[in-house]
Amino acid sequence: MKIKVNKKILAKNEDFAVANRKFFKKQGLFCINMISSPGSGKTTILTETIKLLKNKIRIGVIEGDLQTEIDAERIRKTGAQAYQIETQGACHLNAEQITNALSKLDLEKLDIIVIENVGNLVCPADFDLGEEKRVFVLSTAEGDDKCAKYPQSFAKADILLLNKIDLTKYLDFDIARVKKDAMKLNKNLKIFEISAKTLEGMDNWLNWLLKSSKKK
Ligand SMILES: Nc1nc2c(ncn2[C@@H]2O[C@H](COP(=O)(O)OP(=O)(O)OP(=O)(O)O)[C@@H](O)[C@H]2O)c(=O)[nH]1
Ligand SMILES: [Mg+2]
Repeated sequence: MKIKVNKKILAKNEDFAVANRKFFKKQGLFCINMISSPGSGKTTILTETIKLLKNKIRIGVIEGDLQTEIDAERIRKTGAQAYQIETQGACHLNAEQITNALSKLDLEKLDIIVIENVGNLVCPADFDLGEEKRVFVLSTAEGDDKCAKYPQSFAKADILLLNKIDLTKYLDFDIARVKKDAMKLNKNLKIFEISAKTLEGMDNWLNWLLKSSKKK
């Protein structure tokens, strides 16, 4: 019974995801879905990315959290548009929520839409939101065994941002192990090592984002 209900939920989600993807294509918008556990640095990566690219590309953000407008406010402080979805307990965003959120943004003034998903390593992986690329963030403070424990998130991503590399000197985080394990799960994965705090390695990520969004 439970399987049937899940299938129904995922089928309904897929209808909205397909419509969102078509809409992004028609509007010439590049959409990415950013997934990670809580606190890996998603919002910090976004605020720094927006500031560093402010004269090159216009980024708008749809934020997902169980509660509060904290992250949308952090994005708005950079001058960028942001709309906050409060899921009131749900551990992931769904494609219908994205359809509704799109009407809250001035899309004519945007080139890229980033969806910051609810902080969770499991549930968001199953829900296609209609994005063109999926970006998974793993921070060094979380440990280097996450590929083995949460393979789905790595397998379904296009980009892996290994964030907080400034902290590796204080931690037992084996970057080579994570890269090797992640590539075993997903041979097409592109991996960028970054620090959203010191901005080390951010250029590679920014270049990828600019180049990918301009292919539209
Ligand atoms: N040292 C270090 N700290 C970082 C880095 N990136 C983010 N942080 C810190 O990590 C904490 C969490 O960052 P957020 O950007 O709020 O993380 P998040 O993934 O958006 O969190 P949720 O939205 O709650 O899931 C903050 O205290 C940031 O300042 C980094 O590269 N290095
Ligand atoms: Mg956040």
